[in-house]
Amino acid sequence: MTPGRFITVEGTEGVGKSTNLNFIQQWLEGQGHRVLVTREPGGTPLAEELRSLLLAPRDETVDPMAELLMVFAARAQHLEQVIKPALAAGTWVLCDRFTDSTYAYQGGGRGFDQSVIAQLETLVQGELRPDLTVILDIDVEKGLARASQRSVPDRFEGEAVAFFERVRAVYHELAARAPNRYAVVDAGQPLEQVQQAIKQVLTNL
Ligand code: Z5A
Repeated sequence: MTPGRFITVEGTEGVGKSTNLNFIQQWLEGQGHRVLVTREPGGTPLAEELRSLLLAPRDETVDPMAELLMVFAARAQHLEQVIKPALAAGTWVLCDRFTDSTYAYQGGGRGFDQSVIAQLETLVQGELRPDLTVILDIDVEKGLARASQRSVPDRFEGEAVAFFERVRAVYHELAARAPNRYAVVDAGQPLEQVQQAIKQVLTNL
């Protein structure tokens, strides 16, 4: 059995991940692939509980190390229960955020050294990395304006613009370091053009 491919979608707030995940799923299914759509943090009942704990605004200050370990705890569960079995069964896995979010938010945003995150990445994932990561890129303020039209802000959405500028800078850095694995798509364009660009990336894959 040929293993499935692992595709992740990343970006800062309001960049249009949910909107474009649907598009990617439909496109892949149209090519005859079986596709599992999932998300991080989350993807299993336990990991979804950890997600709720991570995102809920609270009076208590969340220690950055506690946040980092919770993200990886959720990821360990998600990988073993969902992602690895699906890939082994030949299903393509399309994941809304993955470890690049940890590099961006806990690394860039919270200030963790990338080497600390890399150690946890190896511990939890072994050698498993996405085959393709689509980074939807948008001017931070424009993305925040889009996001603010939707729901009540979660714990991350309450951060300052400078936090998201650091998050965005890490995404650019990751993409520059491994251009074969990452595709940066300008998400500030009209949706039709964003999806045209994504389609080109998928065709190349
Ligand atoms: N997090 C972390 O810290 N560390 C980790 O390791 C992981 C995650 C895995 C939850 O993520 C939080 O978890 C996240 C980082 C942290 N920070 N926050 N917040 P999330 O993915 O659930 O949350 P989010 O980033 O806010 O995503 P979202 O709510 O799903 O938004 P989105 O998917 O990017 O956007 P959207 O809902 O598709 O689109 C937003 C609006 O823009 C909507 O009205 C669309 O119709 C509109 N839109 C989309 N595209 C366009 C274009 N091209 N033009 C015009 N309007 C558009």
